[in-house]
Amino acid sequence: MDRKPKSKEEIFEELEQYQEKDMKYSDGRILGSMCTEAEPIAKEVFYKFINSNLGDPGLFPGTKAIEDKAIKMIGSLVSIDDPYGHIVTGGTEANLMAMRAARNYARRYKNITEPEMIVPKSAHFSFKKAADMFGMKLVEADMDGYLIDVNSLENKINKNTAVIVAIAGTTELGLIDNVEEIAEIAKKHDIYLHVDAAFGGFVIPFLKEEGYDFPKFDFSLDAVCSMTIDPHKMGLSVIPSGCILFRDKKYLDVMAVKAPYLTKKEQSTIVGTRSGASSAATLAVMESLGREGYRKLALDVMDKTMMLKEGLEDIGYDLVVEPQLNIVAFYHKDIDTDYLADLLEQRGWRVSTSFYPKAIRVIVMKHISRDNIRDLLVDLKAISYNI
Ligand code: 0PR
Repeated sequence: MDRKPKSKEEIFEELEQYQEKDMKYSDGRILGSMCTEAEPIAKEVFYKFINSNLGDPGLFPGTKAIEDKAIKMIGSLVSIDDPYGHIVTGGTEANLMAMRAARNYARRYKNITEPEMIVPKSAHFSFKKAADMFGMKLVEADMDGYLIDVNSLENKINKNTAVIVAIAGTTELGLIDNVEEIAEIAKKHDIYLHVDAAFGGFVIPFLKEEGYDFPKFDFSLDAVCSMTIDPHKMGLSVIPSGCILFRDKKYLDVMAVKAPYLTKKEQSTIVGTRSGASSAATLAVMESLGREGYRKLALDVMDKTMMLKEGLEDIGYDLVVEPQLNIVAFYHKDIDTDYLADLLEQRGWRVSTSFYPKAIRVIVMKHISRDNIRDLLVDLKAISYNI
């Protein structure tokens, strides 16, 4: 650190120089991100609540009430009237909280001392972190195509199984597991069921309203104990905003530790000091868009998804699967996928590749316009001609 303070102008100049190196969502070139430009109201509100700390909610009872209201509102999207939970930093923290709750519950009420979690192979890597952090064995259920194989899942259950995870909107392909069948199994064996809807939670309910034929995936299934739903993905809130919902308070209670010198004497969250600004921004964006706004967003991104899908098929690329949500994974039978990714990068696109199977993966977020898709298809066509 320098001894002398710098002026505001100097500081901004320096920081802006760094920022210029960053990609911008508005460039329309970021194809592999589940995050996007936050709504203007979310940014404004975030700054207004920048000092509030929900780690000590007694000092910020107003912001705490905002968090509670946001939790209830998100609950209303996934069929639960009075959920318990928190606005957290993102999907990882939400999944960590769910796995910690399930482990502690199994330990306290079922005497499970060597807890196991069963996840599909398509699960996000945050579950690997959870297994490592909480001393749980990660058991991967096989896939049936690109969804969890429900029979394999049931075969993996044993007396140590503390939790089963289903995914509503997989990270790589945006597919929705058969949560209904998985819920039956969880109920039959009396096992905690967590649904990771980090991506799908802010899309599936609105597409369902429009008549999309998706299976039940939420708290309408009584075996579902918790859900992850991220406002900073399709919720259009600021980073960091995740959300963990629990069906029952007992799942928060089994994680509570004493916090004697705080205004509230117990704490269940993983982090201590935590931003109230994320809660305020998330509530603001939900109130500003309303169901109507999210419905329009969901339909718009699905429309662009279909435009991309059809365009790809027209120019000789193959899709891994028919998209269920706004993620398109594709490849070309004559071009190595990593090489294709390099060629796209050379043309200014920022792509990501899926691992299972290897493919280019486009998450059709709000910041990708129809013109961007047209330009991408032109580049892909040129690439395939030059091979
Ligand atoms: N659950 C699912 C189903 C996810 O897809 C993700 C993240 C998480 C949990 C974890 O969420 P956080 O990253 O909020 O902790 N999925 C994206 C991924 O890993 C996140 C992402 C976002 C990646 C923006 C890149 C990017 O530019 O692919």
